[in-house]
Amino acid sequence: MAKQVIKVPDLGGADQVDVIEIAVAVGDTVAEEDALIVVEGDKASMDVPAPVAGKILSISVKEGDKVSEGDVIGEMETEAAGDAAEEPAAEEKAEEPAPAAAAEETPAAAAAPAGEEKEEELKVPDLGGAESVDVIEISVSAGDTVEEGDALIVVEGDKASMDVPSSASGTIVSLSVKEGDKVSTGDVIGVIKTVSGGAPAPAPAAAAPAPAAAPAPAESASQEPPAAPQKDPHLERDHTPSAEVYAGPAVRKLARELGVTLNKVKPTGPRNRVTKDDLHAYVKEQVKKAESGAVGVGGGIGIAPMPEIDFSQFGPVNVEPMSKIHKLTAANMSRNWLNVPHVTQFDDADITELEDFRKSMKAEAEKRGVKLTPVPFLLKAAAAALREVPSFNVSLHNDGEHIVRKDYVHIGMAVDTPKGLMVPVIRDVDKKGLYELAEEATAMAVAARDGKLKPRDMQGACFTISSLGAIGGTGFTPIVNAPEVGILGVSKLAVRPEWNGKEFVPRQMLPLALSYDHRAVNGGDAGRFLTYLAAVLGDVRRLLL
Ligand code: CAO
Repeated sequence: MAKQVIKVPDLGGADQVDVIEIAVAVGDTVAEEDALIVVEGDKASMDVPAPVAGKILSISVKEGDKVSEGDVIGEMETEAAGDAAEEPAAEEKAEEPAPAAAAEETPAAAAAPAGEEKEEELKVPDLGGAESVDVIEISVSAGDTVEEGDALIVVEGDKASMDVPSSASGTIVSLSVKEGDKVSTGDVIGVIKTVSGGAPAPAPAAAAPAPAAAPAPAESASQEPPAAPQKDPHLERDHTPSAEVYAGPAVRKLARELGVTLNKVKPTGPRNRVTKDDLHAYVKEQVKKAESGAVGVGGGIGIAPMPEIDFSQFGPVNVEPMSKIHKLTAANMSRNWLNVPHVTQFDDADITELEDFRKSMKAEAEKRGVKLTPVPFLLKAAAAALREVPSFNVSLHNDGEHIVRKDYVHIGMAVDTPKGLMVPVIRDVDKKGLYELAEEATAMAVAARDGKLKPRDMQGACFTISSLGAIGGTGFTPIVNAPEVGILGVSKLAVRPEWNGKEFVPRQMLPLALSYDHRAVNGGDAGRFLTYLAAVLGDVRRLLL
């Protein structure tokens, strides 16, 4: 049994990094390379792995501490007896001569005479056992001046991506790798020209991830104890904005491919890491939600799917298929209700005179074979209002950047049919007379109820009128029939006492409800539209103006 002091290994040039996680507890038995703590610097987070297998005797850092290379993390008890695991005292180590191999590995720029230029090879450091990792980024170009520790390239293996830092300060002479290449420990990345001089000599390999268990070169070894054996620090670069999410590069890559924002995924991996399975589970869940229509919008809680209920448990039921029209209407209603920010505005039109006129014309209309109900008047008044307030005669372009202004006035008329709701469209309402509109409205309603409408008969409306007056009700809020931006709901005419300035008089009041798409129409225009419409219905002579 031996005691070993555990120290922060080479941090690839980073200093004073935050301890963001303590991954073990005193008494824990760990295998070699198990993460002991997780540290996070400006550019990356990394696990600090156990240099050997053993038992944690003490931990001398806590979350929130700042640590640098060489700082003591704690102590371990290891199986191995003697020198291999026993950490020699710094002083003892400092007196050891640097092994020749290390000196060869890292040409001693400091040993060169002052001002002497020297070219040295930049090599891939110890990758902690990983081989043939991908070069995913080249961070420098030939001619660039770099400081020791600056990233030269970024490599990505199965488990981690890491910056490969420059082992010296100087000028890049050449690069011998490119993006997409595969590299292994010891492969040459390029050549750097260093200059030794009066300034402190660039510390050759101290900032680079040194070969496993390689002691530091003589100069630095004389100042500091060697770091604990350095395995791959599993540096994780931030490739996504989700900087606080812990995930390996392979997972981050998959997340990028799937278009998943990592911080939305529930992590189940060790120390709250997002795993590939977590990503798959997240995507599956989203697809399921989308298929059930329960997709959250704008960070809200979303729409929970309807529960499946067996109604027969409450009493006798009969399950029937929905008609095609019913299914289509249901889909359109949900689409419009969910996509269109609705506002509904109310008013009453005093149609006492209109009714007097209509009734006076009824006999004549019948002679012509036409039924003169309030609907043709509503159509004509709505057409006039669309001309008066043209911001209602628009559609929003799909690109979200344009508005389509229409110079025609086609109006849809909701018709209640045994098979479901249908909305035939009466064209050029503004150009037609009341009889013509009455005739067309009746013909369209009959065709709708007989199932004789053609697709074109139901296309191209600028606005819709839904009249429930013959059925009843004092008011309702109709749903905009997008891409139209407005719909008028008409309820049952009622005789009500109205104040004329001197006395209450019985007036025939028609309740109107105007729903509109607030993305396209503002409240002021909606107010003007409905007021104008009510005024026209209140005095149809205005239609002549
Ligand atoms: N208040 C009081 N009476 C009204 C009225 C109103 N607002 N509107 C119409 N009436 C009267 C008519 O004057 C007619 O009476 P008379 O026969 O005495 O003249 C009677 O109601 C029946 O009219 P109608 O239904 O034959 O014709 P219409 O022109 O009023 O309506 C149509 C045509 C197609 C709009 C209507 O038949 C219809 O289907 N309405 C339902 C629309 C609908 O379902 N909307 C909901 C859509 S969202 O789910």
